[in-house]
Amino acid sequence: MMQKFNPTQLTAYFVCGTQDLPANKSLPELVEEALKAGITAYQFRDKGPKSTLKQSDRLSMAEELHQLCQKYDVPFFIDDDVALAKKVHAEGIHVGQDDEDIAQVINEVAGQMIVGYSCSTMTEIAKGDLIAGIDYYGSGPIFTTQSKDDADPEIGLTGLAKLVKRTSRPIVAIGGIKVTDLPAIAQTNVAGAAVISMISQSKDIKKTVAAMLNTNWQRQ
Ligand code: TZP
Ligand code: MG
Repeated sequence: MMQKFNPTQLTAYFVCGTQDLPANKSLPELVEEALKAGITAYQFRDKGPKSTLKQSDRLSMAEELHQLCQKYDVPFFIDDDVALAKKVHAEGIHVGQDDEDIAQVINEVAGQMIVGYSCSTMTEIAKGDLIAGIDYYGSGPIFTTQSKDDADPEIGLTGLAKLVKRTSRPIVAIGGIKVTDLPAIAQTNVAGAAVISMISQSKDIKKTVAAMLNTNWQRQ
């Protein structure tokens, strides 16, 4: 299905894989809880030594999570894996600087998916802006994060604000974001926040997601 992208979908963007789970929940349970609370996008990002997902279960897990997202009418993104995204007809694909070449990905998905691209420096944004077909940038880490072992240095709120000013494309901020940071993040005119632990470790997911939804996102 042709996907229509709207930057409001970046308001409360939950990113999560089995490596991010608290002890008492399965990934589908946690994702459904977040969907019920009102997240506006979900990204299946399952990777690294702490992932507990068997390679043979990856497709069925992606299908199950996609179905859950469809039930709540929320776009389902896959991190990095274009083949899997195409197989399950995901609404979107998110690509990092070290993943498959972005121009190649855009070619492969041929306008059928929302395309997100990680850009966290002025140079990356400048290069990205020359490529047609990117819908949004994911920029960060804003702050120190416990959820990504190979995270780049933090760009901070000042770095984030500079990136937003440099591009007309929507940016979603990621990395180390806590509920109390949301107003300051929104002040930079990003379209929203993408979070792992703020939701996966939350003791009250409804309240956490409500804080994201009720933030005064200014948008550029
Ligand atoms: N990319 C940059 S930071 C990060 C990713 C995937 C991890 C974000 O996780 P958290 O728990 O919200 O800091
Ligand atoms: Mg990646």
